[in-house]
Amino acid sequence: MQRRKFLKNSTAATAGLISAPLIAGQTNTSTYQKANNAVAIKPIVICTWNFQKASSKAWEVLKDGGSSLDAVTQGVMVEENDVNNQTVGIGGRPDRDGNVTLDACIMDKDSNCGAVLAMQNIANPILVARKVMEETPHVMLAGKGAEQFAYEMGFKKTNLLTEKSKQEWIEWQKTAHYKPIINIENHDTIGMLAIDANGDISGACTTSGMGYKMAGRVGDSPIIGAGLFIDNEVGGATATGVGEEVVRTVGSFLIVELMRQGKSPQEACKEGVERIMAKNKGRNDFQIGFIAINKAGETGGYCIHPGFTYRSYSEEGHVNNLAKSHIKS
Ligand code: SD4
Repeated sequence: MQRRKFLKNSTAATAGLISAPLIAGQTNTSTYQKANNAVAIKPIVICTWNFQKASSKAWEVLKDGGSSLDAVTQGVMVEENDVNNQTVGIGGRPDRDGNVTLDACIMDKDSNCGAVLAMQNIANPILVARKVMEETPHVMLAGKGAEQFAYEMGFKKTNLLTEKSKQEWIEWQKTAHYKPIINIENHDTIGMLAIDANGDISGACTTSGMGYKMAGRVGDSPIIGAGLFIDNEVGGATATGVGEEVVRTVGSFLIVELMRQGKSPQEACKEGVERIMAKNKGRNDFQIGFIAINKAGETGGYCIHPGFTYRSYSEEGHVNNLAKSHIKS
């Protein structure tokens, strides 16, 4: 029944087909666009880490014929609203001054995008990012300006610092040592990519950033091209981990461009990680995880240290995938 619904809702799907121009060896958009390698549309959502509830929510939207933009919006909001997730939305770890500052971005099939950076007191930064995309001539709003815009859009002021995160921050102040812990402190940022029944791709990424960061610090997550990038002709990619390292290589954009050149999502994510490793000349005391999807619905993930997983949900089922890693164990 769901399959039929997907096909019914799809323009390209009258024949159940979509152009999926991903052929190894093609190196530019024009050859790429000429390719017409038809494959069945396969709605699918993937997200960083083992976020079962978030990916299930996104899948519900997709299977009911909703857009990939609505799927990723509603999917990542599940984590923003989860007070137990200490790296996203309410409950997030504060900066070193005790303020929770949130970063988020969203990108749609037409390359429209919106982002909020270092925004305080608003529980759903992804919704504000979407409003930036849909209601303003801008792409990014930061700090007080983002917060003010949110109030103008009807969002309520919310205390984002939970008692648990506050107590941990007080404890942290005893040493005030800033050192991200691989797969522990970094383990909750959600980046999500989805393809809907029309074959259209969207993505979202949302985080409270690195715990105990300097006030005003912004990582990769709300930066289009770094923490997230979508090109509806090719695919999408998103990242988790130490954002400074992802920004240095514009990681998600790089991965999408590698897929444009013919690499599979898996190969592209691996090269994205290897590019960061090469820049660091042997330093590897941090974690990065990339995930990617292409127009044909193929997915991939790769990371530096073992332990990064990504969730996928399609008609074929709901799976938590263990990503291959640069360092083997
Ligand atoms: C950042 N990339 O702010 C984010 C952190 C992260 O899970 O991914 N945490 O750098």
